[in-house]
Formats: sequence, structure tokens, C-alpha cells
Amino acid sequence: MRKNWDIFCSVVDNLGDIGVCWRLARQLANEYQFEVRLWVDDLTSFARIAPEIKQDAPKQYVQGLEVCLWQQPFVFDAPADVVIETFACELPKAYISAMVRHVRWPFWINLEYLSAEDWVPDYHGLPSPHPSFSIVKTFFFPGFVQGTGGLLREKNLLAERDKFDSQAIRNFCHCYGIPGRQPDEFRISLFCYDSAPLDLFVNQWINSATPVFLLVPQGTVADKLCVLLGARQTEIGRILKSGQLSVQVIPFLEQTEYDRLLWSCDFNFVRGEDSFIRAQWANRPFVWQIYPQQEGAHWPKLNAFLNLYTAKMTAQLAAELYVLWYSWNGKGDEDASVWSLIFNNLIAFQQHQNLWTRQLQCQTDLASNLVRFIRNQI
Ligand code: TRH
Repeated sequence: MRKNWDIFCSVVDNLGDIGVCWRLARQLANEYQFEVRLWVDDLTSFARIAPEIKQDAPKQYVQGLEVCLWQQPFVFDAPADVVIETFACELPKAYISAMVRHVRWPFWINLEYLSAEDWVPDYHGLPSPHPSFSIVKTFFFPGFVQGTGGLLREKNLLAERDKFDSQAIRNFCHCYGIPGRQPDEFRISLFCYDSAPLDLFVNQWINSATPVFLLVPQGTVADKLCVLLGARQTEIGRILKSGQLSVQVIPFLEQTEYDRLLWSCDFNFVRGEDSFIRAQWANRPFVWQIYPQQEGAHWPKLNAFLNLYTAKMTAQLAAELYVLWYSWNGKGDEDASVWSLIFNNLIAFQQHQNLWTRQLQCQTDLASNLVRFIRNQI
């Protein structure tokens, strides 16, 4: 078996690229005992989700793998047995030349972004010949259905989630100064882009029939919320109140701690790619804010996921979910009371989520699919 893996990650913006690469790298190193090198061009972003990362170290060993700063000039010894180019980041030319010259060509995988669109199973696994060299790379597409590369899911993730009981939730909250739950309180985590229609939702939560407790990791959205609630500045830990709504800004969490936040809440707002997947493994009802692209290119992707996700819902429930998700993604009616649509049907949404998560669990996870793919090539 080929045991050395190089994963290349270029942080375009936000944290999804490094979020996915870090997860995959750890899984390959810790569950398969491969020698993994993760090349990253932005250690500052990386350190936000993994605080043990030293931002000035060109090379460091963290959690069972080697993290290398991808910089110019690109210095390396030899290419690995398996090379993963993530999200179409361009590998250094010197590295490609070394791959071509190598006595045994490395397997070259292009790990793509997640999409629920119909074409994904047709393109997953297709070869892409290099325009100037005879070496070929293979497209690897994550996905929600048979015939795709599946989703990232660590071996023990679901068992750990199930062990995370009410005492564990209390301990977690205690660590971050989050107060214990009031009996009828509804707890929400919020991770979204600045473009989300916060004021629309905040008004509905202020006037909610039930107390709403919103936990928001530090960042520009947290700042915006504090302004909306009349605070002069953001203070981590302080609880702001208005009507039925309480808001607490918490520190930006280490990546595995973020999972625990999702498990501690009744409902999660997530975005991008990685937190979107984690919300599904958390098995709580959620809303996804998709990464907005130019000319609305993200809408077909959002619709593809919604079609799949609501396929087994009643028409009424699906219609309500569409209204909420469209509204959160910026295509809503300003006056609509979208939150109550969801809130009044929480049990049905949770039941549906149980079904959906169980369905996803039947798929092989992405790392296992990758390893199997490489083994089958030999
Ligand atoms: O940061 P994102 O918006 O990333 C996006 C998407 O990946 C998108 O597809 C891509 O094109 C764009 O980046 C460039 O959202 P995402 O994918 O959820 O990544 C956030 C990561 O941050 C994820 O790994 C979870 C992690 N996280 C923490 O570790 N701690 C936290 O407190 C929070 C809120 C998130």
C-alpha cells in the first residue's frame, strides 16, 4: 500500500478549505497510520480552527502529521505516493515535474467541492490528463448519494456524539461560561456570512413565544448582532437581552469543540461546506447559508441539496423548509414570519433529520472511499 500522502491546501478565503483538509489529513494519519504532510499557504487562518498551529513555523508536527508552510520558493524532498490537490489549487510546477520524473508515478487526486447536483456521480472518478505531461489526475467529488466520494466522517464521530449527554453539555457550557439552560429555552448556534438577513430573524426571536438563546462565535456577525442589540462593543461572554432573545458571543472554537457546540444546541445555523456537513452529523434541524457566488451560481447548488433533503418530507413541511432556507439565503419576503414556520414544526423537522442522518450514515465516508480507490488502482 502507498503510505505517504501529500495534501495541498490553498486558503482562498474563509475557513472551509483548511477545515476540510485538516479533517481529512488527521483521519488519514490517525485512522490509517499513513505518513501525511499537509501543505498550507496560510497558517494564520489555520490557527483559528487549530490553535496549536504555530503561525511562524515552516514545518511542524501536529496531531500525528506534518504541517508544512506552502511558500515560494517551494522546497521539498520528494513527492509522496498519493498527492491530493484540493479544490483545484494549482500544485507547484517543480512538484509536478518531480512527480513526472519519479520512478513510480504518484496517484494524483483532485478533491473537489461538495455538491448535491445530479451530474456529480457522473464526474466522480473521471481522469483528467495533464495538458503537457502524460501523468493523469483523478477527480474525486464528495457527495450525498451512491456513486460519489461520500462525506468526511471520522470513525468515532457518531459514537462520540451519542455519548455527549446532558452532563457533557453542562461541562462544555461551563468551560465557555455559557449558562445552564432554562427549562423552556430554545438554544441556537449561529455561524453565517455577513450577508445573512440577521435583523429579520432577530426581530422574530425577540418576539418569539419561547425564550431563544443564541450562541455566536466571535467574528463580524457577532459584532453586527451586538450592534443590533444596542451594545457599544462586542464582549465575549456577556449576555445581551432583548424581549425573548438572549445572545452570547463565545470565542471562536477549536474545530472539534465546534462539533460539541452543534451537539449542545437545538438548532444550528451553518454555512459553506464543512460546518454544513457537521450540522448533518450533529443530527439537529439546521439552516444552511450557502457560499454566495457571482451571478447566483450558488442557487442551483442550494436547490439540488434542498430537493434531495426534502425528498421524503411531506409537501407541507418541505414547503416551509424552502421558505426558511430561501429567506436565510436572501430570497425572502421581508414581512414573513419564517421562524415560526419552523418553530411550530420542530418535532417533525427533528424526525426528518433523524431519517436523513441515518440515510447518510449508510454511505462509506470520504477518507475510506479515497483509501479504497487508491488500493483498487494497485
Ligand atoms: O468558512 P466557510 O465559509 O468556508 C467556505 C466554504 O468551504 C466554501 O465552500 C468555500 O468555497 C469557501 O469557504 C472558500 O465555512 P465552512 O466550510 O463551514 O468552514 C468553516 C470551518 O471553521 C469549519 O471547519 C468549522 C470551523 N469552525 C471552527 O473550527 N470553530 C468555530 O467556532 C466555527 C464557527 C467554525
